[in-house]
Amino acid sequence: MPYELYYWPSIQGRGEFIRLALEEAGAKYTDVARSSSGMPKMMRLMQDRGSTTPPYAPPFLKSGKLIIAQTANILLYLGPRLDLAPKVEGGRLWAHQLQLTIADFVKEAHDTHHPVSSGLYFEQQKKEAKQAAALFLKDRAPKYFGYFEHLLSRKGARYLIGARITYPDLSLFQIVAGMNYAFPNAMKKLMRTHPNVVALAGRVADRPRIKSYLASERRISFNEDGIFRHYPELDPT
Ligand SMILES: N[C@@H](CCC(=O)N[C@@H](CS)C(=O)NCC(=O)O)C(=O)O
Repeated sequence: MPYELYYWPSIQGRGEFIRLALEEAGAKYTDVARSSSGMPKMMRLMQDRGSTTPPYAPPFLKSGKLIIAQTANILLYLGPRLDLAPKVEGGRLWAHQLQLTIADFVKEAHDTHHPVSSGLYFEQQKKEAKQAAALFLKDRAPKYFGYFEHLLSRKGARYLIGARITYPDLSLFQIVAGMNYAFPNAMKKLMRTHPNVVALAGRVADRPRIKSYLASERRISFNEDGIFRHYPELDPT
């Protein structure tokens, strides 16, 4: 049975971390909300008061009878099934730990354009967004990238967890791609000091299935509705 991914149909957002894992593995899946009757189906599942495990928000995955939400939790489930996670428990927890750190980064990146509230428009919090973005780019993003750079500079670290690709590598690629889109000026400087992160992102982008996915229509373009948004005023030269 193909996996059913439920996510907003017009953005990469958090759904993209799941799409990348499914694509890298060549798994059979449907991106349900992107089909004609998909959105009502997604909303029905979220509002189903009879469900024992109702998701609070997309992305969520339907696998047989299971409905699993929370990006890192979905990847914890998919990782071993897609052969994108270590075999031993310690390794699986390490992959999950990395993914949760990436989730923290994603939240902070999102909050650069919505520092006051997700319930307000960017235009209503532009002043605060400028301050939040400047601090994120000065302190927080370098701290996260420095952490990943350290992991990738260890002996034998072709990928985050040694010689083989695992799902956090795909997610690290995605945050590099997102940051390049949102903050091209800041990233020019940031990437100069994080060569191993740049190399990892390139290695992921060159993987045959990822390469063909990125060139396909299945890959939604970055836009100003997603997590990584390009607002020039937040990325001064
Ligand atoms: N921690 C959750 C966050 C899920 C989330 O915030 N989803 C967004 C789209 S990326 C959403 O639809 N949120 C609706 C809301 O928070 O009301 C995850 O990592 O999956």
